[in-house]
Amino acid sequence: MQIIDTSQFKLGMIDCVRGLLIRPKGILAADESFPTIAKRFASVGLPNSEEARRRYREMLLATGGLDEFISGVIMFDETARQANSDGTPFIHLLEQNGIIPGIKVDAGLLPIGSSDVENVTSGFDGLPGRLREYVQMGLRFAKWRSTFRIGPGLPSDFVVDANAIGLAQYASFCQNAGLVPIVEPEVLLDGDHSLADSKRVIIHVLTEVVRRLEQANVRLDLTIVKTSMATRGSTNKVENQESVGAATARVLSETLPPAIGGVVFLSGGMSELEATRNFNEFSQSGSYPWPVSFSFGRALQNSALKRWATDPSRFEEARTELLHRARMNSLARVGDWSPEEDSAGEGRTRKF
Ligand code: 5MM
Repeated sequence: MQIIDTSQFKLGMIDCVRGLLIRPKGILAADESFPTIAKRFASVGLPNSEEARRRYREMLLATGGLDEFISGVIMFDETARQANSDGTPFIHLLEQNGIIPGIKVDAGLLPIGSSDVENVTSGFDGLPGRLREYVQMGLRFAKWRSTFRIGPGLPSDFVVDANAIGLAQYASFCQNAGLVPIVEPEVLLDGDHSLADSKRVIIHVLTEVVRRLEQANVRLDLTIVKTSMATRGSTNKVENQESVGAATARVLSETLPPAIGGVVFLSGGMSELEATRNFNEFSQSGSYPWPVSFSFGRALQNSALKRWATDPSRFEEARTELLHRARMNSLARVGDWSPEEDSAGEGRTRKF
């Protein structure tokens, strides 16, 4: 029987959590699945092919100086198997640049029930074997995303329960394999709900997720929670009564135990500026028992993607956009972001 030295795993995971949450950096979510990257490319008129996706990820991942603001990158399976133009696998490139490589391991959302508006996350088939392969490939952390819609009677108890159990089960598999789990229960922005609804649902969902993590004996200190910020729905035009940062600070402080290894935010469809401003407000709203950072996808990539689409043979202008957003969010992490500095940077770089 093969004896696995789990103490080595734990040491590796402790370092990984520390490395991912190191101040003032954040995590780049570049793990768009095939349908999502197709949508992103179509939105800027780019043709979608394996080589186009590889070049786009090369533009992002080989950005010089990215490690000043970015501690880790979440990749999609295809990207983790691809290489830079000079043949260096992306996983090695990131490591060489002091950035921790990670991977999305869920297989996407499956509609559940007759209403077609709620989902459970799939991806358990062969998961322990895939995780072992990812560890051998050099990946250090993983991510699994579930979504929760707010509306009349939503999210349903069933979906909260099923997804919380799924997240806990995934996290347990990850830690057994030596990968740090990022647990992402995303409370969606879609809908006309109020800020109060958003707070209530985030509290409910996070409470259930933590309860299930504890039941599954998942080590909370070796777990990172990726959460939405508390805000009104995207079609609700009534101003929030409280700032997003302050509301989110209250929700997380009331809900997440101090033992959690770290907390990171998703941007969930907010604009780049909104996400950074709200995160900055959050950082200014208090001190927290866990390190808190950003793990944005769209709010780090949108400008870079638009810029790259104007001329995919040129990487540098797009990289300037990515670095700018990464730097702005790194300032927001310590509450030092200002709109003036943000737009000064934009003015310098944005000519498209
Ligand atoms: C980058 O988007 C990620 C993958 O989504 P799909 O599985 O739908 O393709 C997504 O998980 C992302 O990591 C988070 O939702 C955060 O991204 P945003 O854009 O919300 O900050």
